[in-house]
Amino acid sequence: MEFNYTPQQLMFREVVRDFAKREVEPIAAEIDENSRFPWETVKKMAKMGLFGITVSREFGGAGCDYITYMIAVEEISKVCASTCGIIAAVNSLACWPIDYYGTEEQKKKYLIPMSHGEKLGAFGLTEPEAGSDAFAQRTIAEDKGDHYLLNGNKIFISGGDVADTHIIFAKLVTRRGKRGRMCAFIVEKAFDGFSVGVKEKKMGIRASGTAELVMQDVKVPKENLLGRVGQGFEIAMATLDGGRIGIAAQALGIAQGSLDVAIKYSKERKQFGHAIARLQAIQWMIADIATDVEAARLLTYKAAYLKNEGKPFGTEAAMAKLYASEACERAATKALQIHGGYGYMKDYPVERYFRDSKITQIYEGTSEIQRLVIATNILKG
Ligand code: COS
Repeated sequence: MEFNYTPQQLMFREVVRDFAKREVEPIAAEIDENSRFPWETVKKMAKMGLFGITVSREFGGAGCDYITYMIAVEEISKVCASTCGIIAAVNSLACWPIDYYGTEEQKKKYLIPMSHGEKLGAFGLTEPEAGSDAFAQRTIAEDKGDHYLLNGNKIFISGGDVADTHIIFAKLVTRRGKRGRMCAFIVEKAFDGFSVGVKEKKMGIRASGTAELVMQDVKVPKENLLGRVGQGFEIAMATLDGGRIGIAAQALGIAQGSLDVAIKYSKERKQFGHAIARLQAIQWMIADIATDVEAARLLTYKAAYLKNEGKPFGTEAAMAKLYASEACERAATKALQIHGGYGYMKDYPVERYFRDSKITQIYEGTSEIQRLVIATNILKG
């Protein structure tokens, strides 16, 4: 058993950690407060190759392994979960499905600009009636001979307001008029009939946009079908399997960030004549957070390792996301408690970590869905 990062992974971690400290942390509170999408950081992250981390160099990516990708997510999330969400959505939910299921032409046209960070991507699966029940899609696609015609709307789409390239899931209407097989399509924001609807006002990850996508008679060229007709559900599930490791790493980053600020504050804050870090009540909370963080890290990197090795990893990804997101919420809650009244104020980042932590238990499959996936996989084995 090996628990070491490679020298390259360690070097990469130093570079991203330094970048996060210098460029991301100083504006994290401001972009959260104003719900402002940090375009300036997107440009800098693009230069660093953070948008196509696991994509091969041939298609504009950095050609790194999945563990390296998770290191980037963890390090950026430690200081700003919103900024981390931007790279996680593009890498896991937009680049990966095109990289894995796309044709050579689709990769050249859509993957290269996304990997370069010149264009952003989003994943349009969720609908008002299709949340956890992802198969209950109401968006429909009609085969019109030389193109598909898409109608429907998607909600809660991460990065939906800023993305140029959308992976859209829809059910193909069959000849007999039945809503049939689910398909995935690559849809450009510039296509006629495609528009961004409501932009959500959120409790956390406020600097990364979450929006509704509206499709009214959107003509999608035949060559923009991703994978085969009827392969849409598989593409959605396989994409989410990988995406869930990314959310586990995001949760891990928020939890580590919460631990870091809790340690710092507990050494500075004096009550009863000495630093509160000397109080056992505080020490126990710090010990609990640190243990949770370590367990979350092991599960997250194990899932990433399995994915990298090309081994089955769906169960481990669900376990990593379940544990890391629950640990993240516990960590942020305890870290805020350690800060006392100051933790409830916006003057300290722990208030933001507390708000940001919650989404990790919800998106890319709720904790309840992760339990369902884990139990189903274990029981069928
Ligand atoms: N990878 C590839 N294929 C998969 C898969 C996976 N991880 N999981 C399921 N499939 C395939 C199955 O093999 C099955 O194929 P066949 O019909 O050919 O046998 C098909 O998909 C249906 O699978 P299943 O019966 O398990 O699907 P269910 O409808 O029971 O639901 C859950 C599966 C609930 C797990 C799924 O709907 C889900 O993950 N929901 C949460 C969605 C989500 O995360 N939403 C967040 C949106 S993104 S922010």
